[in-house]
Amino acid sequence: MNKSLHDSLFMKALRREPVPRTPVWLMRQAGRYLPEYLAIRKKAGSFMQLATNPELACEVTLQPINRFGLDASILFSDILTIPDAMGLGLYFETGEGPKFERPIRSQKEVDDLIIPDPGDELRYVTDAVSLIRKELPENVPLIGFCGSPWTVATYMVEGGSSRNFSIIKAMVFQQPQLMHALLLKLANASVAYLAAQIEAGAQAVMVFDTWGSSLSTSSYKEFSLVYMRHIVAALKADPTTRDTPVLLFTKGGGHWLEMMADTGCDGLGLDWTCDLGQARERVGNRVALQGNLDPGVLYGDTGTVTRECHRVLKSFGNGPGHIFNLGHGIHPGVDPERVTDLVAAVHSFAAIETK
Ligand code: 1CP
Repeated sequence: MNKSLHDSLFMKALRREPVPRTPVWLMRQAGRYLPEYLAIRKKAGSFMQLATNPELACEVTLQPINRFGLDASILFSDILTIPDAMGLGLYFETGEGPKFERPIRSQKEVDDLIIPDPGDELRYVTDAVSLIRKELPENVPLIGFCGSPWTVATYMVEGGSSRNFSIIKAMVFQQPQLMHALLLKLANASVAYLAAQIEAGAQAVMVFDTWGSSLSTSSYKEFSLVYMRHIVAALKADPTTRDTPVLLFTKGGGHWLEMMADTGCDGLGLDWTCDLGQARERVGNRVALQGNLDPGVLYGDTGTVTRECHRVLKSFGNGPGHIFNLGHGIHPGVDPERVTDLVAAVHSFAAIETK
């Protein structure tokens, strides 16, 4: 990694080193709230045609960097690329979110799943990573990512988004061995996929566990956390990926932070239901913390956005190890000007409270 990337605010904060101001990036920073994103998606024809075209994926990845001057970039892709590459037939129906033509329900279906080769079926992702790394300003780190095995499995088993997770919960409680077989395959596929993104040029990786909070504490440990730990341990055991920081994010996982920090990860993403100061007392001497403005604040006016951003920064308090972010992705209806306000508020805070 070159010196300007190594010394970037984001990388320093992830290592819990002092920074002149808190770095900021936003989950779903490239997406439907940006008119320039909608224009490219229209040109591409669909979300998947956009995500599988490295040039276009690169262009949309850079849009929020160019518009807002954010401190980190996230690969434009999706957590469902792995099951798509496994042959489940991912498609999007307008207004309905992701769907799979062939959901996974039986032992035979799990046994038949292949672990995709990131250099083959997922080549479009690593090609996008290399191209984005080449096009990004040289001091802006690129974050690679995947979904947690549990979260990806919810889509594969349910066949799409779900409200009650009834089909996968039936699998958890009727056929736990089958559930584990699927999760282990996904964990191994995720390790290979993240390692390939790191090799192609990502400076950090993040695991998104959006649906871990659908589980009880004991089920979370058994069906989600253990597989995120597997991913972290495998990356930390391999000399080619060992030095790349890993961030874990379980939405709604605020009461599990100690266990998440125990996986050996480098940073934790927090949703807006957690208090950053309390989270820091619990795990902040072990991991960096990323978050956690309520994305709904972006529906407020400039003054509200500024005040709420400063509240989040104050709740973390003085000292290193904070990366400013939202507690979850930006909502599609947000006015991009409020994101400009958010970035300005994070920048101005350093002048108010010297770290
Ligand atoms: O209509 C469109 O243009 C598609 C909307 C969209 C976008 C912009 C989808 C479909 N995926 C993405 C990109 C994406 N997805 C990124 C990269 C861009 C960035 O962050 O700037 C990332 C990191 C994701 C991750 C993702 N996809 C998650 C985990 C994080 C989270 O937001 O909770 C999940 C759960 C998905 C599944 C998915 N893909 C797309 C949608 C609309 C969804 C969510 C569906 C649901 O709520 O169940």
